[in-house]
Amino acid sequence: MKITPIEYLKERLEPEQFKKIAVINNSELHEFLAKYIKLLNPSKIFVATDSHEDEEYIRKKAIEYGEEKSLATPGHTVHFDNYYDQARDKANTKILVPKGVDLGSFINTKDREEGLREIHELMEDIMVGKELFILFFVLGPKNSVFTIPAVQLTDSAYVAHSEFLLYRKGYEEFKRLGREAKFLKFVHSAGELDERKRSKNLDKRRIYIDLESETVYSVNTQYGGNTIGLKKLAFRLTIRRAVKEGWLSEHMFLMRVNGPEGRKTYFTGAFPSMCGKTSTSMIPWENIVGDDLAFIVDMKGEARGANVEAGVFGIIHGINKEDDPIIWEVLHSPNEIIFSNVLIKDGKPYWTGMGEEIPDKGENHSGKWWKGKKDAEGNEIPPSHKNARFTVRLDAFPNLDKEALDAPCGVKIGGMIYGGRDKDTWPPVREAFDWTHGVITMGAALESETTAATLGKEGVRQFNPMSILDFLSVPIGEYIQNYIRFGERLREKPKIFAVNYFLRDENGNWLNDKLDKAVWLKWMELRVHGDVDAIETPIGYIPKYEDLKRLFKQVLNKEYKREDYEKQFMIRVPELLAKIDRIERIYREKVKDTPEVLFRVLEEERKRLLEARKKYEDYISPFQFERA
Ligand code: SPV
Ligand code: MN
Repeated sequence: MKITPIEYLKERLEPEQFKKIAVINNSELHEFLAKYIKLLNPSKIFVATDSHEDEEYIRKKAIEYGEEKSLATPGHTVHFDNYYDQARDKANTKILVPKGVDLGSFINTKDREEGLREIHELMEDIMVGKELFILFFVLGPKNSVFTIPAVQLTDSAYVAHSEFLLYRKGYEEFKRLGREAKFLKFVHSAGELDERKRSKNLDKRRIYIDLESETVYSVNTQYGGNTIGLKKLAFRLTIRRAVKEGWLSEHMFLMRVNGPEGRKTYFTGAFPSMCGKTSTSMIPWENIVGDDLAFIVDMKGEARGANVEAGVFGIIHGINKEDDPIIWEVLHSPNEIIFSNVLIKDGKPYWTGMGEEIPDKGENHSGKWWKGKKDAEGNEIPPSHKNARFTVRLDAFPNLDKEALDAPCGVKIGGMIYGGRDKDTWPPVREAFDWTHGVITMGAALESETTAATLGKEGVRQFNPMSILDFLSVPIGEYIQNYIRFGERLREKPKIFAVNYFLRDENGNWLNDKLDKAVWLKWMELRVHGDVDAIETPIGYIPKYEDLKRLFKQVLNKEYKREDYEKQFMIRVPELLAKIDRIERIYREKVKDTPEVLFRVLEEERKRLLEARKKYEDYISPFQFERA
């Protein structure tokens, strides 16, 4: 006689653990758990509720199983990923699609049936001898319009621990919602581990995303971006939900910019990796709500946003006391922090670019490390990996806007910012003429130059619309169409801005200082409320010199020179036209479902630039437009 899922769970789980599952009234959950416990075949099973004891159990297991080690400062631990498991594995991350479904050339897909067969084979009996952790979390604030429940199965106490730092607990939400819970599912196994407790079988590393059942499978990897279900794995699923339901699930920070007389204005910002996303959201004058993922919904005609997460999985490379005083302080206090892939010496973490002397031996992602050590490819191994990270709750940050983080209705979004790494085309800051102009010429046209942090040649521009390309699970055209319609329906549309922190002169010198972004933020805040005028150019509105001069003095106590303004905000017609050509070609040749409006808006911008060139010259001073 076939037994029911709940009967099977009763057989497999210790009574104490079974009780925790039995009180959740959701047969889909029971079925899912029974199916995967049978397949993974763990030797031990732990179900985590929202209690402190259960969380403490996970923390202890991470140490006991050797995935984390305690450091000198209380609460600090270190985790190492395999030397070749230091970043998201783009090649082996695939969206599973049924026959006949075409998501376009930018999305890595695999036949659904084949993919499911392969991943289930890889996962069969993979947890024999291991402990399975069953965890419940929610995306977005609890019991709100944003809330999406999720269940995570993993045999990695490090992954489980990370999720407790990064997400809101969801066990009570599952109990409350019962059969109403429309939840996401994540199944992860680190696979066989080596003597340093790192995933060993990287040749069998796979991350497969099944849209139909809203399940993500991840195997033979530990790096957070490949394993932490609620982060980039869930992101693929929520993008699809958002497009289907008419809201936005974005790769964006959420921050508060403080305006005059205590005014609070909230901004979201999308930037590709290493383009200033974290440093913007953590800038000392303002307040952070989130640094990576945002949900934005239409609430009575207002765009309202919430942080999907409650913690930070941040890049540690280059963080120093001077430029990042807040993060520095957090990393040097007894907070609960997991450092990953940094250098450890005498229980202390070190990383490249920290602005302090780094020991010339210790332990890092390559094992025992000494200065000059080379890897199997003959490359010198730096003290810490460029993608080394820290994982910490947002609660640890003194500049957190806690009220905004917890608000069940989110916060009203005043502005949305797009930014990439661009040496010669976009001015430091500008405002779109309207929603559609911004979505198309700023968001959908976003490009970023490759850095030393990625493989291949430096300085090559890469197309990365809304900085979401790595995570898209719907065709680009459909995604953009949803964006445009979302804004059209709003009664009060956020203003759209584009920034560029990486402009250089003809000799390759930076045109801006690192902290100038503080001024751009204050200017955007004033623009959201119509407090300052702006200059109309062919590519949108740019700041007036007088306003920036005043803001530079106020915010940074800096004299802002007219010549600097003129150089920075010069309209560079040849580069701008070349960019339109590039972007148009990509959408014409590679994106089959591009909405017509995209071509029309690009064409209008091209016309405005050509007219301006005829009237003035190739490189036009902002003062020319001001006089016009
Ligand atoms: C990013 O690369 O955009 C990150 C880190 O936020 S990861 O979790 O790897 O996606
Ligand atoms: Mn990210």
